[in-house]
Amino acid sequence: MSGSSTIPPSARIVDSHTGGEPTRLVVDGGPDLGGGLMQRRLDVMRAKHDAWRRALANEPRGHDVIVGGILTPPAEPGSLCGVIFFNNVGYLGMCGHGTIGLVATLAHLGRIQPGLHRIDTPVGTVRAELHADGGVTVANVASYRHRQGVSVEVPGHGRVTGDVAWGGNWFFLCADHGLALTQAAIPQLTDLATRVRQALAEAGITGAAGAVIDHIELLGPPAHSAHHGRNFVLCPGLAYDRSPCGTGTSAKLACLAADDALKPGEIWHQESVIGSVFSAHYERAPNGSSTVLPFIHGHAYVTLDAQVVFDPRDVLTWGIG
Ligand code: PYC
Repeated sequence: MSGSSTIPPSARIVDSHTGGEPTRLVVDGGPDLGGGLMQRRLDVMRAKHDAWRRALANEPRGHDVIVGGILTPPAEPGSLCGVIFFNNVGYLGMCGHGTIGLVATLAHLGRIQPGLHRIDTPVGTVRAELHADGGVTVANVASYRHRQGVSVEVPGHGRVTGDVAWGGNWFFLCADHGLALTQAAIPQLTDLATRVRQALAEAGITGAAGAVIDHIELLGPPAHSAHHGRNFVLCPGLAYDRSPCGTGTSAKLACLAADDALKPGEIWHQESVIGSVFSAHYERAPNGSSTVLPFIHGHAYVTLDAQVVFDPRDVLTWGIG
């Protein structure tokens, strides 16, 4: 074991999925990340308790698709809780599908009732409304397009052009990739998106302040005529998002707003590559800036409520990697 000083007796996790994308939330017995700002708690998690991430998101207990979350006490007055989201390779600023999963999980546990709840993340406080039918609307962090029409040469494929946008994570959103967004094409989509990400890094194309663009969003037409767009989102650990990606949909809304292609309050139905759907809209930020306040609506369903066992005889109890 490394990165965690003692083997805890146990921890309780609840798994859910949002549009097919799993969330694994530690609801009791997780690491103590201390107080202060969520960014500071993330630093503590990374420096001292990264073993928890590996134990829950990596094999043999987890797998590459899982997004995990550690619940913390609130960091801001009036908030319900804080959360640190992570995956098989590191940490996420925010996670839209994960926040919907978190709210459904707390409802499953009887810890919250329908209504509005504030949740602190390392990139800001989000609001999540639990509706009476179990649906959840997340009012995400302010989102914006950072760069428009950025071209990059992808070895073995050719030039692609897209926008760099922030939706709680950094995205490169690209429509001229030439592939169909179908489940049958997932291996090719994964391969291309991985190469786009590498090409961006090699070309020094980043988000604001040199931030790594770690999510690639390939865009295409919807399969269903009632919807507005479809995406394939490559996550940092090279798994693809089964959901339409809450932060990726926020980044898309920011680009639509910047292009004046969607008005504030107009609904955008975003399909994922497996066909699951978020409905989304945005409001303009009150300060007159070009940032938008995205709202993402979806449903999550609990799939597992379990006790984690850390067996001190097991050399892989803290995961592979
Ligand atoms: O829903 O924001 C999201 C998300 C990020 C990575 C996987 N899902």
